[in-house]
Amino acid sequence: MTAQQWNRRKLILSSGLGASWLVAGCQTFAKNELSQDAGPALLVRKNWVDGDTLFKQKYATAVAWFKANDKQTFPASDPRSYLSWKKLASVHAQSCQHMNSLFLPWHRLYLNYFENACRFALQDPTFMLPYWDWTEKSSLPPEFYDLKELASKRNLARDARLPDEFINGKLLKRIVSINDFYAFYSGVSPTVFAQSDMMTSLLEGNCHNAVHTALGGEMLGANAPLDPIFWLHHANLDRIWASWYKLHPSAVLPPDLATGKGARANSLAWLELDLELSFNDKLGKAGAKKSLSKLIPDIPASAYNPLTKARMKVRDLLGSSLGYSYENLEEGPQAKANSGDHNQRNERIIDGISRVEHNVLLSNLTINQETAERLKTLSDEGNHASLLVLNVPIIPDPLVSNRTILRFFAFNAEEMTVNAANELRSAAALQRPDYLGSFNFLLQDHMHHEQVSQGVVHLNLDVTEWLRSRGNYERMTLLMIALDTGKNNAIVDLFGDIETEMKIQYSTLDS
Ligand SMILES: [Cu+2]
Repeated sequence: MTAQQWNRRKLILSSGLGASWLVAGCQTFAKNELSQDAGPALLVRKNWVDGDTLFKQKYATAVAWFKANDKQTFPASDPRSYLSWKKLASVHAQSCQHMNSLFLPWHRLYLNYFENACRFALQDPTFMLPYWDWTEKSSLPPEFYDLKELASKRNLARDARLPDEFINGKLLKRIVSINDFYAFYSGVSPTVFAQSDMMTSLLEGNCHNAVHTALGGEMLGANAPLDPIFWLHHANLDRIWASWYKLHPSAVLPPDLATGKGARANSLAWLELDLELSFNDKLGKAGAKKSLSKLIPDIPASAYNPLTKARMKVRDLLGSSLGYSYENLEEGPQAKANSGDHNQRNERIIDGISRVEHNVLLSNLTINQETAERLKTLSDEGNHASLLVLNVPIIPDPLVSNRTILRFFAFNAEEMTVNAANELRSAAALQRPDYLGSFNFLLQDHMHHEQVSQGVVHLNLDVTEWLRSRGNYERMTLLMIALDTGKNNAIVDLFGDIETEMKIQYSTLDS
């Protein structure tokens, strides 16, 4: 949108129906309006469980306001009619980003818009979106069952815990310790880089997906934001991003894919990407996609927060650009300061031959003396290593797919027997020193678009700690098993004709 169009739109809004509520908002809250002097640090998103009744009631009231608006509180010609619960949810179905480096920025744009919509609904410029810290309290807060505004159809019983395999403090530490752009951000952006390299990170493939699948109901599909917990779940992911961003100043921009160097070309292209919120009237299923930024560009937010837009560049969403922070950030090892440029993608890759035996994927990797020593030095210097698992097939049947999990192990041996693989199905297997990590599928419909059309996903598992402690392998077997949690963790026949491969790649911080 050009500046001229922008101004015209504003003019229409302030001379038409939009004017009354805009003015009303300004008059009522002129004194309380978020002042620049107050400084961004004062806007703090708080943990739901620490909030008092009033704090929780505010959120419930906002949700009720949007839901009432589904029944056309306002005529379709009134911009306020776009702030309905269903239309806001359909924005996710229409324009969400997953499995690439826009996953976190896009959801931040979305949350920011929603937070300001809540401020408008409540006529309260001080409202801040709460977050649900599931590692601290991994059952759903009781209010999401007790308050009718916050209830939703779900599979997770009251007081039941989220699956510990995907939600735990140790995993979270590991996630915020990742000092590589691609490993943290779920791959590159297919819209910037010629090499369309979608990847699912530990954060997305564990915490994000597992909360969606464990809750079930609305949270499974593309219209997941219909469940009021969606916004608190994503606020927590956003909080983890904020924590990571602070800890890894040298990894916050993408290094160049082609050269592996910290080239600025890619970084700039990524920063300049436009992210957009779109919706349609039919909850994302059919009907024309409409850009929210054209219909309701910065309203109702303008009265409450000048930084709210339905269309923003990645650069304007990074760090504390939006002017809020979190009550509590995760702590982790501070990345080693380097000469100031971005981290590099190292070309050194340890590759192995993968094969499938009895539905278990095996990959033999050889680490010779030289590589072993280099690996040890690299990890001692604080560099990062990833296990890349490419072309993991998505099970077409959503019922089975939602129950299927993947587990990864590494052995100092040439092969695994089927019997040994069976031992890896128990919960105790997660305590083994050769356990590398897990992955949780999420309904294809949730990703909704072109991204999963190939029927496969690629995974990026951080294995830095593991290599550091066990870097003296000469030969090892990487192993992947797929388990059906609905059938007593039976091994799933996942592979068929698909050629899946596993390899280890590491990136360095040296300049
Ligand atoms: Cu999500």
